[in-house]
Amino acid sequence: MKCGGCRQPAVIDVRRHNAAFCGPCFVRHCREQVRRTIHDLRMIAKGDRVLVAVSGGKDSLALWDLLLDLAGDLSIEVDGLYLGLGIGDYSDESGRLARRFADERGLRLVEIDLPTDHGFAVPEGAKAARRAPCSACGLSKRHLFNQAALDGGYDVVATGHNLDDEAAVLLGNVLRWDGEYLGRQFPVLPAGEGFVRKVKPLVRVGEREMAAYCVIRGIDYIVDECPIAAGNKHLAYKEVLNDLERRSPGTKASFVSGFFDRAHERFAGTAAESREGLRPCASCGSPTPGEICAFCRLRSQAGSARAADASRAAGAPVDTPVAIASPQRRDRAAEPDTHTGPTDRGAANPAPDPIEVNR
Ligand code: Q46
Ligand code: ZN
Repeated sequence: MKCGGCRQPAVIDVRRHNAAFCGPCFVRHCREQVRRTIHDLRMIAKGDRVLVAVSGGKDSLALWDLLLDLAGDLSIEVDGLYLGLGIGDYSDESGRLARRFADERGLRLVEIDLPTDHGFAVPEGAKAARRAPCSACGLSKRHLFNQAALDGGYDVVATGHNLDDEAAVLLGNVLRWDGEYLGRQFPVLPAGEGFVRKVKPLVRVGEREMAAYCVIRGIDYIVDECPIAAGNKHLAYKEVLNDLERRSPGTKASFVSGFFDRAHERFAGTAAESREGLRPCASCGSPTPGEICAFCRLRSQAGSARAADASRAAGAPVDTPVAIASPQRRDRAAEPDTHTGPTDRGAANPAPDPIEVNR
């Protein structure tokens, strides 16, 4: 197998493009895919400050690397944001890898740690709120990514959702004909009152390609899946789609691009309606349809559960009101190395959540 660009031995084939590449040509190919996606969908404008949600996984670290490469041409600033989810060893390791990527390149990594800064870890918050863990996790990510970008004066949050992620989410949304989610599923969501722009520059590149990109570029990433992902419906959707892709290369790309080009518009109104009539959360100021936003409710429920546990342990009556502490955000550029970690398949890929408006 020879590289289609330079005729040197190829290291990877991309069947849906009917092409094979050597290492350097493949890196150029990925950069071109991402550059074109950003340009075609007007994801990022000249002079923008971009915050990349990194989780220590291949997609988000590859995205950070790719955006850094484009930063000169696009005249943009690109920093990282790492959210610690408190998922045991998995979070510790993913945090370590995100920090290492930043340190080795002298990059700025903003860090938020859910347990330290907001008083609960994902598994704990999910249990207290009686939500599925990925629901509590996705909700926290959307809220905190947006808030960190607003606090830091960033114009846009970029996440590492790749073609496989988008195809799996789309399949799930179509199977349920969920109009609101379908309306929100688009690689660029414009800024609005209380919301920064959100973009997904990897929507045209596959998961396998991002893994190959990291290997070729020498990027060390966490290989393990989030332990909570086991049994997640999206993994089952990915398996189905992988099978279809094996039989007919290009299926995922045409499924996703066909939706964006020809069907998304039909659902956009449903999603837009959900953004109307929002008001600031009484606790944190984020836009919400109710009085308290979903994240503050989750934080409060987790706080109550923890206080109740403590009371039980101390033998006291369980009747504890909830204090909503003010969050703190740490900036790694200003404050070195005191953090515990979070996750990839995670931080960069929030699963969709029923509730709230959050985009
Ligand atoms: S949502 Fe769920 Fe991920 Fe959060 S709890 Fe793990 S699997 S990290 S993309
Ligand atoms: Zn709030």
